[in-house]
Amino acid sequence: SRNAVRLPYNNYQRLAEFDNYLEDVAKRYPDKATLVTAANSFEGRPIKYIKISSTNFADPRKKVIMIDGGIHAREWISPPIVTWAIHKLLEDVTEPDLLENFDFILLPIVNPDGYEYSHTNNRWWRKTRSTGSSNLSSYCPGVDGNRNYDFAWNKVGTSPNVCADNYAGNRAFSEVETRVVRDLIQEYLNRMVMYLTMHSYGSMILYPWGHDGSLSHNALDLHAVGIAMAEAINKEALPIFPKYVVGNSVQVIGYAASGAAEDYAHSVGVPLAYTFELPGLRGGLEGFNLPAQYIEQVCRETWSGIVAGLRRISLQ
Ligand code: ING
Ligand code: ZN
Repeated sequence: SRNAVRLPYNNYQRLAEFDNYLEDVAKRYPDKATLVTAANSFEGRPIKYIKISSTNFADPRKKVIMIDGGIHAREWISPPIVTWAIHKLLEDVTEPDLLENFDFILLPIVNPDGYEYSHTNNRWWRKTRSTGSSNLSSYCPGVDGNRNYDFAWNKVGTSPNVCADNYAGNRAFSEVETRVVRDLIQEYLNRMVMYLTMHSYGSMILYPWGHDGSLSHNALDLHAVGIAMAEAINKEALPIFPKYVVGNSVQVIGYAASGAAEDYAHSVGVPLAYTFELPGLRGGLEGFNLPAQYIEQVCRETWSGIVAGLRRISLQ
């Protein structure tokens, strides 16, 4: 429609732009899309997600796909990947059959407080911004969301130091932000076949178990679908980016971490649970600063990867 809000993909956007887009696109596609504010973040910002279904989530034969982003504040390429999926499912539909087989839960920014803080105060902020019960320190706020899930919580790859970037919180699910993701996984668990969480950086597709490097009972499936996604991405990627590597989280990224979303989703029964490490161009902290000119390219290639994964699931 003429007055549609467009989310730019040639520059990184603030939370308000994302929220504005989600509100608008949901209004423009009321038959397929529902915008939900799941909760307010620690600092009171709404945590919004969009449900997309051609059958109002009422067809029990349809499999549910969940994609989230922005749990780590500084990984700015993550949220636009999720809104691009919304764009491709509603506005620029080149795979109309996807909604015949799947319902989607799309949550672009799990951690809006951290995301805003990484724009206003500290570009390299990773955690939430909570203080009080989850983190008694007010000079070092925040919990690492991807260490806060309730699976092997606080066992490995975490820190008891409240100031550390991998502080797990004082208990599993201390953070309202991770409870939102938990509750969505639980709500759709009987039909959720795939859970993707978008991080950066490294050009990797990681699968469980991330807490100890062992392989899941369905590692062969995880690997096959992971390879299908990576091959599709690698075919479209610019040659200046590293090729995607697929494998067990510990074996590919080189460290174990407990309390991660991928492990939690898999532990409660989501068969295909992955962490995407989206591309960076340079090393060190600069890897989180993917030059804005590549946002759209990475959105396009990542969407191709997701579609390839879904096509493979449809065959099963
Ligand atoms: N990477 C993930 C992290 O939380 C990860 C990688 C996921 C490791 C799951 C182990 C298990 O450290 C980023 N970029 O945050
Ligand atoms: Zn991350």
